[in-house]
Amino acid sequence: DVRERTLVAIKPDGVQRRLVGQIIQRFEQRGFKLVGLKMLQASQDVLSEHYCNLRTKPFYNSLVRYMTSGPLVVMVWEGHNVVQTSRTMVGHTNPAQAQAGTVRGDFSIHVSRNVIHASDSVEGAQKEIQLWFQAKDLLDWNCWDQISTGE
Ligand code: DAT
Ligand code: MG
Repeated sequence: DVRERTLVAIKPDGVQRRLVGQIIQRFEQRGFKLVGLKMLQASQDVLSEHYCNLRTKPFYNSLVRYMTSGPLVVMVWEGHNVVQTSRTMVGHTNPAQAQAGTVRGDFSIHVSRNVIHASDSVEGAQKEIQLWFQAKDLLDWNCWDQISTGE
């Protein structure tokens, strides 16, 4: 499905470390289409929903503290198999196990500062996109190479 979408978020450490441009470049270069983008300071409410399956984990409170410590850049990317391919591009949750060439493998060393989030399933992506974006803020645009100029 070429309309498949996923949610990618650059975490506060990624913003602080000026990695926003390089991360966006990787997704553009791979061939995915950016359909939503915003910078925001996340609320505890949205994060507790976003990480609802981790509420019982010992690291949950420090995870929320980290994720609310500064601005995030939250994006929706679209394209064939984007959910799975994004996970591959992001790399293993623990940067120590993330391959070189992945975002985490290239830019991070510790699981609690792993730079980036990407949805882990198509259903999860749909939930996360609804949580972080209003439908009107997702743009369904066409590439210029598919449009005739009429000239
Ligand atoms: P992912 O972000 O790869 O989808 P996840 O959904 O299991 O991984 O966990 C969400 C985030 O929680 C993860 O990016 C970093 C943090 N986290 C996960 N496991 C952790 C651990 N053992 N110690 C500290 N933070 C952890
Ligand atoms: Mg996850």
